[in-house]
Amino acid sequence: RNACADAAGGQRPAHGAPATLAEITAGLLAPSAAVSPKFFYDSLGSRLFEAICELPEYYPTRTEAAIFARHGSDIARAVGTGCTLIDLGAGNCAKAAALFPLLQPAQYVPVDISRDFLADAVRGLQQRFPEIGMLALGLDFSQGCELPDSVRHARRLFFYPGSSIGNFGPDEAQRFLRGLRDSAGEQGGLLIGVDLVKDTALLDAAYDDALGVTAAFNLNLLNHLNHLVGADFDVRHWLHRAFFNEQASRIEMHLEARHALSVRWQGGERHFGAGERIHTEYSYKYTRAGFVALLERAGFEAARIWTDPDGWFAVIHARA
Ligand code: AVJ
Repeated sequence: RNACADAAGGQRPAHGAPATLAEITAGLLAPSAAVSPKFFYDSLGSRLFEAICELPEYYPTRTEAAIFARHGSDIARAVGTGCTLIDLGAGNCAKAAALFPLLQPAQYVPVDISRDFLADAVRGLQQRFPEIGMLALGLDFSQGCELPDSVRHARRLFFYPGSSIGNFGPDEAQRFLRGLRDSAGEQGGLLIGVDLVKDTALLDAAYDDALGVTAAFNLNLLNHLNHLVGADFDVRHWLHRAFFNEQASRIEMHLEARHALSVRWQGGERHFGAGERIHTEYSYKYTRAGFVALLERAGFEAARIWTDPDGWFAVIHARA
């Protein structure tokens, strides 16, 4: 669990904390090696993700933006003004900033694991919107997080766009959403973007684009691990793999060893056979009914849903 007083602007160690080393080591030594997708987001990773969002194949960002553009006033009416807007995985804060004129939040609390990237974004934003109190939190909220007292308790609206919820498995997602519901309290709620199940070819292309930007994003994780735990990964020895697993209703991303090799890091070493993989990300895709059922299991009240004409993506508001 996080000490959420770990606000943006503090000192970041050159290498990861002991907990980070332990987490990465455990993942790399597991029989099926895995690294959490949160480690994509060093500063280059955050920029590569911004580039992904502009790719023709990557429909979620622009589809979600179109839903907000078309139904913004309706969404604002459902949500109400003057909330405490808590932006989970805020990144460059652009999505929330686009909603400021409609939602007129009393306080804006962007949270992101990429602390320095976030701090830069908030500095610019505070100048554009001096009337909104802003508190940037540079932390990993994936294991839940207790917000500091300086986050207003009144009318908390958790904003979780972009289908980032897809990184959690269904059980984890339910636990995570339950935590948000408990923290939101009376009058609080959730505004969330959810990617929907669709044609497999469209999904595959969105995670394996022609330019290779998603491949670079996936491979950059290895550079980040080199920095975090002193590993000696060579990205040229690894391949990007991404595909939709229909059975499990999720995109899977892996890094696959091109040939047999060994990797060393602080206190660890592992051999990978040719073709052996490190799992790096799941991105679960939901049906509307499936996600509403998940929200209800997490204790949220009946939701309102807005979608695009093709039904590719959903924006959902649920009351705590
Ligand atoms: C940030 C988790 C929503 O799953 O679509 C994009 C991350 N990975 N391309 C997603 C991602 C590869 C993205 N999320």
